[in-house]
Amino acid sequence: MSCENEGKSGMPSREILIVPGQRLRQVAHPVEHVDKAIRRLVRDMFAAMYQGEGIGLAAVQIGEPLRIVTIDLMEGDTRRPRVFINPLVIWQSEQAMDSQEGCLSVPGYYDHITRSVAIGSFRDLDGKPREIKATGLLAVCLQHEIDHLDGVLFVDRIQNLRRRFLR
Ligand code: QAP
Ligand code: CO
Repeated sequence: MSCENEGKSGMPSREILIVPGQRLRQVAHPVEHVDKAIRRLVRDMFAAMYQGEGIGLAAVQIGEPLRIVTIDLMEGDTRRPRVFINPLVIWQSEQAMDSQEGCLSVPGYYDHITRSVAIGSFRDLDGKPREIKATGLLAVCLQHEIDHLDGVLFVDRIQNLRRRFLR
């Protein structure tokens, strides 16, 4: 019998956790050193993300409570993989934008969420500190993924807004 989750390498890829699940609610730990194990985990994250046809993934979604995010916005046909280690939002615009979001851990559900333009700090795969001013889809995706690192799902943000509206 063959494995349903087999990737091109023949190695079974990691499964993406689906809601509900307490493991998606864990607060992830910072990465101390970017070593071989971290690089292997990042490779597994891209494999799971591309297999699910996602544009963003947090390590917690494949059951690793570490502060790592992978993003590839898939604009055009060329892949543009981005890795964010220990990402932090260090500035957010007052002005917000509304866009439709989904999540690999909440399959088949999409809703409108309000997010800001953001400046993030992070480490790259060489462990070097970097900063990025994220706008548009990248800003939305980065903030969505950083939420995962704190156990927050985009559906929580919908509820918060509705609750505020009803009050
Ligand atoms: C977060 O989400 C995001 O329901 C990444 O059946 C989403 O990659 C940021 C996906 C939208 C900004 C805008 C969802 C795949 C992928 C599903 C994803 C599904 C299959 C979600
Ligand atoms: Co998500």
